[in-house]
Amino acid sequence: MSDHKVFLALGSNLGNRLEMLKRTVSKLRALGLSIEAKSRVWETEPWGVTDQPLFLNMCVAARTELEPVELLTLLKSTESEMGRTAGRHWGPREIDIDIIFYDDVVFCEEKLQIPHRYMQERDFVLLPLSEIAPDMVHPLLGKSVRRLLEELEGAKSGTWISEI
Ligand code: PH2
Ligand code: MG
Ligand code: MG
Repeated sequence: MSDHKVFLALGSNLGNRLEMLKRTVSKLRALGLSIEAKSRVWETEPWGVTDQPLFLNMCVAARTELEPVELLTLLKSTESEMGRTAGRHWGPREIDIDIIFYDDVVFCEEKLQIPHRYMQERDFVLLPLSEIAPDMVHPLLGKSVRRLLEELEGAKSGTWISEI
């Protein structure tokens, strides 16, 4: 079976946010993802729905043999095991784990879009991602992560707070 390189974005704004991120990374390892790089942890303003607590966000690079939809299923069940329950769209959550890139695959189905549909608009993704994959090129936009971050209006508003 072949091995795929994926980039995941993690976010938490409920409970002990740092602990949520740490436990999630450990859980993903235990479930068989090989974590190759971790960004720092950034505290970021809520994006999209702004009347909610500040988030902690980070990105990880990992290797997996799972296909995109299998990976999504694993990430969703991990979110549930971490105590996430269904809530408001873009609202507060204990943990969110999103697939940003999967090799240079373009995947477009209703329940999953790769690259992540909004990544180029989100400083909370591009800031940490630029620490571990600045030269990765978005397969549809043809621009590097570094360039997407530079072009994002009002970006770099996060504060680096920790390493885990
Ligand atoms: N996640 C969202 C909506 N808004 N804002 C920040 N800063 N960080 C997030 O992880 C986040 C968000 C929906 O997934
Ligand atoms: Mg998300
Ligand atoms: Mg999600």
